[in-house]
Amino acid sequence: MRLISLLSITALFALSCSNDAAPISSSDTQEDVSKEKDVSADIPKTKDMAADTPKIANDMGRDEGNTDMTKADTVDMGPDFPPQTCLFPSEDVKCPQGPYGPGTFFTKVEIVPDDSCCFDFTKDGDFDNEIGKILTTLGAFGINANQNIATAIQEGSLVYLLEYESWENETQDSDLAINLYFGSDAAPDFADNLLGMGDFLIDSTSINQATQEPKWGFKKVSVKDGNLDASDGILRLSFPGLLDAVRMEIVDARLTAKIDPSADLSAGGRVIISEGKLSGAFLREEFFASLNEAATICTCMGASIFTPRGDGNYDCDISPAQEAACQLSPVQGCRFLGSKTTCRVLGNLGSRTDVDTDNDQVTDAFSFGALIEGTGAKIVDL
Ligand SMILES: [Ca+2]
Ligand SMILES: [Ca+2]
Ligand SMILES: [Ca+2]
Repeated sequence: MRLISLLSITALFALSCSNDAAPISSSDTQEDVSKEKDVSADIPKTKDMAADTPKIANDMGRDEGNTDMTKADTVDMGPDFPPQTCLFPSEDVKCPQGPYGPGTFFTKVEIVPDDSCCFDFTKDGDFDNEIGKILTTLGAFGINANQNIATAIQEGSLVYLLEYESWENETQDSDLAINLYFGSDAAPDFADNLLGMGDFLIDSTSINQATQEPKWGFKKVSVKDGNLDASDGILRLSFPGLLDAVRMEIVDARLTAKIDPSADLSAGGRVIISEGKLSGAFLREEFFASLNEAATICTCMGASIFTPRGDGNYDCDISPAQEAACQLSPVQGCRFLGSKTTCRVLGNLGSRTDVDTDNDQVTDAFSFGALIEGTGAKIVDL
C-alpha cells in the first residue's frame, strides 16, 4: 500500500510537470497502477508509515486522549438535537446494535487554494495553507486536484468515512473519539451514498493489522452546542484522479464542523456535517523519504536520489545512464522521478515548509487546509 502511495505521489508531479502530458484517461491510470503493483511486489516490505512518523501515536486509543479536558468541559450544556434514546454503544436491547458507531461520508473535500482557511499554525493571526498554494502553482501545469477529488467522490472511488465512537451525549462529550477510514460502497449503487443513505465497508488498509485499531482519526474531540471540534489527529489524505491515488500522511490534524440536528447517534446511525474545515501538517522528511523509496523501487534508479541540502531543499542525484534508463520505464512515476529536470522541481519544494511540528523553532512540515461537507453513512462491515 505504501509503495503504491509513493509512486502515486511521484505520479502527481509527473503529471503536473510534464508540459506535453496528454489528459490522463482512466484506462491509462489503471494500466500504470497495475504496473506499480508489479514493481512493489518485488521489493522488501517497508516499515509502516505511521510507526516512524514523529508526533504520531500508534494507538488511537479509545479510552485516552482526552485527559486534558477540564471537568467543566464535560458538563452537558443542554441538547440542541432532538432527544436521542439510543446512543452507540448501547446495552439497551430496544436500541440498534452493531459493531460500528454512527458515520459520516465526505461529499466534498476541497483544498483551499490560498491562505483564506483553515488554521493558523504559525500563530501570527493568519491561516496557513502551503499545500494549497503549491497545488495552485501546479495548476499552471494543467493539474486540478480539487476537480479530481470531486470526480472521485462522485464516482465512488474516493470514500472517506468518519466513525463517531462513544458519543454518549448529544452536545458535549469528553469520551468522544473519531476514526477516519477509507471505504467502499457496500452495494453497487453509489447514488444513494451521495444522498446520505449509503451503506459502506471499511477498507482494511485503514486498520492497523497488529492492534486491530483504526490507523487514523482524532484523539481529542468535543461537541458543544452542535459544533464539532476534533484535534490531535493523524490522517491520510488521498489525491485521486491524478493517477490512482496520491496520498499524504497528515499530522496535527484538526476538523471543525457543524453537526446537523438530524444526527442519529445509535449503532449504524448517520451523521450529517456541514461547514467543515480540515487542517493539518504534512511532514517534509516523510515526503522526501517516500520519494527516495519510490526511486529505490524504480529499477532504472534502484537507489535514493534526494539528499538534504541544509537549506530545506533537496538535491537530486541521477546519473545520465539512470536518466536514460528511466525514460524507458513503463512506470510513469519512475519516468518522472528519473528526470533530472522534474526531480529538481520536487527538490526545490522542500524549503516551502511553514509549520514547526516538533517545536525546535525550525519549520519541518507543509500546512494544509480543506473545506469539508459530509452526509450520513451507515458503516456495516470491514
Ligand atoms: Ca499563520
Ligand atoms: Ca450504495
Ligand atoms: Ca521543527
